[in-house]
Amino acid sequence: KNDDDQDTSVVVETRPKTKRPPLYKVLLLNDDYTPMEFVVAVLERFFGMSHAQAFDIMLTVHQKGVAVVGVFSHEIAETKVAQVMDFARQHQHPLQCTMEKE
Ligand code: NFA
Repeated sequence: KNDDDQDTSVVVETRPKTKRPPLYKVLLLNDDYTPMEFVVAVLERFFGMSHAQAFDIMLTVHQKGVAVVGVFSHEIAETKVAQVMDFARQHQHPLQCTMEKE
């Protein structure tokens, strides 16, 4: 017997899903008290910037209120924020560093 009319076929489109981890922006915030040279030192020490690069970003934060200083995985971003906050507290500066999902 031929029961071909009982067959069903469903084509399901699939794509190999290569899930990238979400990225997080690390932000530095301006304040009225943290010395400019300290901010430059932070950007050199924790974000691997040259002195010129660090000075530019520091000025951007000073003038605009906030700037992205790097984009990292969640774990690395958390570490950077903690390092900057610890260093600022150790030197009794009110410098603030935060992270947000990109
Ligand atoms: N606004 C600070 C000052 O005039 C400098 C500063 C820049 C602080 C960037 C925080 C971030 N001393």
